[in-house]
Amino acid sequence: MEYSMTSRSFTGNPSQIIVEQLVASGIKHLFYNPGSREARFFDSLHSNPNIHGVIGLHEGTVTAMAGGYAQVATQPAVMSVHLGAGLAQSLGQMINVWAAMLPVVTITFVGDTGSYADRITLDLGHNVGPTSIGAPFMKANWTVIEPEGLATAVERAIKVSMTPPVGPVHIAAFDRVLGPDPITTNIIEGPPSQAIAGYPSDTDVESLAEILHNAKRPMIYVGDGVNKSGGERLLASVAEHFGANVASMWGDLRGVSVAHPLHCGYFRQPVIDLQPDVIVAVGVRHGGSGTATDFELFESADKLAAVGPDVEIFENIPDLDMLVMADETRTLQRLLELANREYESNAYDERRNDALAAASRLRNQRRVGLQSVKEIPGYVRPLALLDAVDNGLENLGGGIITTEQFAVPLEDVLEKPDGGNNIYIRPAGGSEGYGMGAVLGAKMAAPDKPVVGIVGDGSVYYSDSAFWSAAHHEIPVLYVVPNNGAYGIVAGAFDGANGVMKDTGEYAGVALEGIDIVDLARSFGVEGRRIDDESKISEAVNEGLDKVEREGRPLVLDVQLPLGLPRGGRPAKTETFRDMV
Ligand SMILES: Cc1ncc(C[n+]2csc(CCOP(=O)(O)OP(=O)(O)O)c2C)c(N)n1
Ligand SMILES: [Mg+2]
Repeated sequence: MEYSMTSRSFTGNPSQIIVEQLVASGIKHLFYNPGSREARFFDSLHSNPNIHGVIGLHEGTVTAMAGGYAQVATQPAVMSVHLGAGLAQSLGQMINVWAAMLPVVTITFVGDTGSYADRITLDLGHNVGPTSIGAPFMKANWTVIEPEGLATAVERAIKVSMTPPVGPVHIAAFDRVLGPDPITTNIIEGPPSQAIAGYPSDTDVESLAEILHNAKRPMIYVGDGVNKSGGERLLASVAEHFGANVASMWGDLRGVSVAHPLHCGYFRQPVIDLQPDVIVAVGVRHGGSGTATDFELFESADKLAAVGPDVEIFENIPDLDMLVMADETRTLQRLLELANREYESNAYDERRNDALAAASRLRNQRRVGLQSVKEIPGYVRPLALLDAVDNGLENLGGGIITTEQFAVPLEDVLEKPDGGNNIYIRPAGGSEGYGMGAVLGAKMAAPDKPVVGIVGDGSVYYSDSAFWSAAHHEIPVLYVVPNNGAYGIVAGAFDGANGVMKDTGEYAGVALEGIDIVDLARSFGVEGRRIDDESKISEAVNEGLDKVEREGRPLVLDVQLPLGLPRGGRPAKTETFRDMV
């Protein structure tokens, strides 16, 4: 391992210093939306051939691109948005970045609202500091005043974002540092050495094995710490060895692939159904809904263990029997070694068969509950679409599916031995506006893999200008829109309110009529096709994937799903301007 810090002297203006340090730290892309006051910064970015700007036309898209990149790359994503106003616009998506605790570095510039006029266009009010509004979504943030400190501040931000607990950070630099005059400073060479949390103690590993050994119905609760530390295969092997079921935290579908035969989907339903007596949480930040029921899913378990590198892993599971503060992957390595040495896997054959049967039953229940039994002429049912995308990518050797929608849940994919080769990625925070940009960042991070973004019609409209970023940079992704003409999930909740809308069957504010996605995409420069014949969906997806890869450009499939309103529901009569005034 390299411990020596190498640095070299560099003379340039402060904008060039920031760009030079990003490049020296191994950053290849800057996701951004520009503005006038940092003109010199963008001039430096553009003129440096070793880093590439990826432009988003709204800060939500910029953030989603950075988030999607960080979800796929093992590197941090760096983004820049314009002043307090741009920062404010980015935060709706930063909530997804923060929920996933992604290594995203945000750089903004700020005016001096103290020395002279205290109101400056696009800056935050002077009663709060320049990092204040981002703070709820950041692991750490810093304000930089001295241009001589820019290089070390940038290097530190990158390092801190990657150090457990991995998560987003923010640098706000006063814009007066961005002058034309060169200064001489040290650039720190090379990506920051990465800190990895340590190995667990032998006794911890023994206790974990013992807990899994003695369990009747063990459940492994998997979080994004598994993927972040690189332990996907290892955790699947541990589950297979001990015959344990797997369920995931909301933000994770790949710590163990959701297509793995032991995977039961999102944590809630399987726990209620299977009542595990042992839960081992690995790399999970458990979350709730702010009610007294937040922790009740742990009540069936006699033994509760959690594994991960930091406090976030332990804080939301009350009454833990074991806290293993260690790197997830290192723990899984040791656990698997011990299991192979001392715990015969065929001792768990019966338990494994039960677990496989349970996972398969739950998967089937989810799939059956999702759609009508019969085909519906003129529409494509959700599973036909999901299976077409999943198979299409699998046939290419495996690809990446990012998503933002509810009509076609990724956890309902068919099971595959070993979980298959596809990677499933969701917006961890559920804040709408992520899917359109995230898929672009994902492709930037995995240029050699086919990448599909399944984005609901409602989700498309939050950030449709991402079509332009895709076209402009010729990013070869396949957008697949499960178009149910509705905010389907919200309509379902309106139904559940058991009020006037349910009584009348007229749903207001959730039907999205009169928008043509193919036209919309075309206007931004992305070619599209509408598909309303279920028997053609596989062919259309395969053709789309082929064309995207061969021609190196984005495409969109506008797939007509049955209307996303509750059964028998119709859009309420629109209230027009005239009705309302
Ligand atoms: C920032 C934000 N605003 C509003 C919501 C509420 N919301 C959840 S899903 C959704 C619409 C999803 O529509 P679509 O993408 O078409 O999904 P589907 O029809 O498959 O449910 C909305 C408005 C949200 N999650 N985030
Ligand atoms: Mg929809």
